[in-house]
Amino acid sequence: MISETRDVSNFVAGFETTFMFIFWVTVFFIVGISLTMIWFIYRYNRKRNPVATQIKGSTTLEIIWTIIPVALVLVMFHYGWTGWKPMQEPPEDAMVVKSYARMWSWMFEYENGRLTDTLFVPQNRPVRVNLIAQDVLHSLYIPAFRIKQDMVPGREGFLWFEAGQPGVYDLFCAEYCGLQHAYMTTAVVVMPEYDFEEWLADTTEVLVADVERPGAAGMQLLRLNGCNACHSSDGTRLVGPTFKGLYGSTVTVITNGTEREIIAEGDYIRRSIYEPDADIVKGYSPGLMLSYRNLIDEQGIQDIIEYLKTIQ
Ligand SMILES: [Cu+2]
Repeated sequence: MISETRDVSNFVAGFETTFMFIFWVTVFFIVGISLTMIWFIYRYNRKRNPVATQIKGSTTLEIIWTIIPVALVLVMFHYGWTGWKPMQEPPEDAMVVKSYARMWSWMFEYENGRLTDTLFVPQNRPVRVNLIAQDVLHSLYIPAFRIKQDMVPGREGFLWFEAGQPGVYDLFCAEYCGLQHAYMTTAVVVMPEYDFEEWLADTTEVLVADVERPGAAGMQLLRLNGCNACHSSDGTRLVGPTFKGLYGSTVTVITNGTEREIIAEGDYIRRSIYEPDADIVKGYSPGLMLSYRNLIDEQGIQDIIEYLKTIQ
């Protein structure tokens, strides 16, 4: 409901003026033109108007139907421009969060290095989200904030907003071409400033989990790198093979076009992470995963192996 979302972000009002103006102009013309057409069909059909009437040009009409559309599109341009321009001008003191989009999940990095798969932001403070596409085109879209921006690999873009109400709002990838952009759903969590500072400073979450559960560090790493978007931990078949029961099992893979069997242990797991196309599990497609060589170090590989051992 529009009334409830009106104060969600600073861009809502500008966006809605533009949208509603264009919407009602369109409604006016579609209704007006359709009615005129129906009237003409009735009035000028063969029975009522057997001989076609020749009409010569009318300068007055030409002027009217030139001036009115020009005025309308200029008003649209005005609303569009004044709504769009502030979106390109993030305040200097905005909090910066880096967003990473990859097939098929999100990761957000805060100024203190904290990483999350959900975007956490303080209320009433401008937030600049830098956009980094790690593999293919993506598009960051937060409907409630009325912002959406394409993300192009190799070109760091940004968007910014200031959220006015605490709450949890949908965050999607709005890119169309590609297998599973639709799976890239997460949320923006808007918190009161004080709660946010407290949340940001709390970096103990991972450490506590480390101590309490075997394989927790590996699980955390898989989550942060978005691996679970393509590899389930419960046996479900997704884009890539499941992690469940993988460790120590015999896997049939295609290596350089030749089928062979391999035991899924350290070397195979490391190679699958660093050179994903080297051994493709039979029945799956190559070219869908990038190397994680720069993102996961040897300790990370060991942590992941420890985790895989826990989900037999
Ligand atoms: Cu995407």
